[in-house]
Amino acid sequence: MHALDRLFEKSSRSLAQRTSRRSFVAVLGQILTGSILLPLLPIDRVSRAQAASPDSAQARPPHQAASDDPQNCEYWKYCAIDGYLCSCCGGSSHSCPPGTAMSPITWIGTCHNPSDRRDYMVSYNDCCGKTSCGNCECNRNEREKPIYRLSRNNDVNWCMANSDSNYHCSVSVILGLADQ
Ligand code: ABN
Repeated sequence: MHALDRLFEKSSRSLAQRTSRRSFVAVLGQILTGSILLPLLPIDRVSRAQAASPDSAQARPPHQAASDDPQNCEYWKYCAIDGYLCSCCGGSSHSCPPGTAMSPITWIGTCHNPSDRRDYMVSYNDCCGKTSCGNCECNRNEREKPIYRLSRNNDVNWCMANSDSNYHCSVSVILGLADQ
């Protein structure tokens, strides 16, 4: 017999001599009970929840207001936006995510910037060429006009003039000061 076989036989025999069947069953029971109860223990999942929702107020740096956060629907430039925020879809508040094209036609709004207390004309372009992003849906309607004023209404797919009219997300581009 190989030395390895002999070693295993010896250690199994000595284990069998040292443990009774009853204590083996007791230990097995403890292991099974522990593995069932372990997942029920309270675990702090706050950090995981924050990572999953980057646009949440908790993920914001401590001194950043919602009106200063481009991933928050309350960001000042989004006062008349309707769609998914491109800043949550791989782009920024004013640039489309890679692989999408900005719509040449847009709707226009006027938003108040609380930082400098001035009003700005803002263009809301859609980014086109991919299916809906689905992140950070945002619908604000400050000074929006009914649909018969097309250029002042946000509930339109502005990708209609693009070669690929699939809507992906929306950006907000500053055109200039409104009060000049
Ligand atoms: N301009 C955003 C949008 C896209 C599709 C449908 C409604 C609104």
